[in-house]
Amino acid sequence: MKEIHIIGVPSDYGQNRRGVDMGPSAIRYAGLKEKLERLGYRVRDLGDVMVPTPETRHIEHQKLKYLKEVVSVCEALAERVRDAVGSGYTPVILGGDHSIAMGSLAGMAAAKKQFGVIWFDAHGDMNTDETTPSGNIHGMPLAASIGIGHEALTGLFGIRPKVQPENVVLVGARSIDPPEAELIRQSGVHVFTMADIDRMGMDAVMRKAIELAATGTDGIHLSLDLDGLDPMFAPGVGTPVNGGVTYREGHLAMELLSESGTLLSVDVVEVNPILDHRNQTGRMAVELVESLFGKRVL
Ligand code: 6HN
Ligand code: MN
Ligand code: MN
Ligand code: MN
Repeated sequence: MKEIHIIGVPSDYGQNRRGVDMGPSAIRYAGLKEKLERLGYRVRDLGDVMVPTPETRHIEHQKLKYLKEVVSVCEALAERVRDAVGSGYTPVILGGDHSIAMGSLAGMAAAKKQFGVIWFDAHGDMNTDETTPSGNIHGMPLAASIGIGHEALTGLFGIRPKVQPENVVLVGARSIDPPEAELIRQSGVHVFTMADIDRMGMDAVMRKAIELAATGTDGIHLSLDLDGLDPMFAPGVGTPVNGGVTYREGHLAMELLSESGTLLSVDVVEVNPILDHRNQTGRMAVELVESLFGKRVL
């Protein structure tokens, strides 16, 4: 069985609510390592990527807040992911806000010829510095990873694009900014909105998503934004949106991905313990990861 490497990225440079930097601690505290070991895996916690305190920095570009810091955190993460995947390990990357996924995907792109991405999220994360309503880079990582947006982000780690749009699938979308919607339509990434999940069911949506992401690739990276779940089950996130994926649908999605045998790597992002209730969202994150790595009732 593959060995799992846990990598923490305590960064909140990509958004403006402090606290998501404590995500790795909250997820570890909920028992991630022990629970994966109980499933039979060898697990190594590699600790955290070094992230300077935001209060020691300042914003230089209102449309790309903390650009320099985001890029250097992502490049440090990319090296760790490249090394883990290159040596045959499965990285479980703990955010931090979703900007860190640019680092995860950069590392994947360095280690693998082709891979697909399932982007589980309430949001599209397809903004650029020209379309962003907030200037927060956590709204841009998917666009940057397929080569759209500011060159400091698209060219991160010297690889552009990180992933082909036809192998990217958004699941759970329900909050897309209008100019972002236009970019999504032009880009060729696949999208299953909450309305699609309502009509088709999560089973059919995930089977299709896995097929799209896996076809012609070496496997799938799951980028798991906890705000994809309904805030009822994951209240500890900075940008909650009602009408999300339910507890059972979330587990089903993870189980199907697990059964497909295509998972290469995963990042778990946007857990903000300051906004949470007694680590409910940290515990939810660990539960989903358990299903993703094969936990079953019988
Ligand atoms: N996330 N579309 C909004 C923005 O500011 O660009 C929200 C982005 C949320 C990003 O949750 O990872
Ligand atoms: Mn300066
Ligand atoms: Mn996101
Ligand atoms: Mn989101």
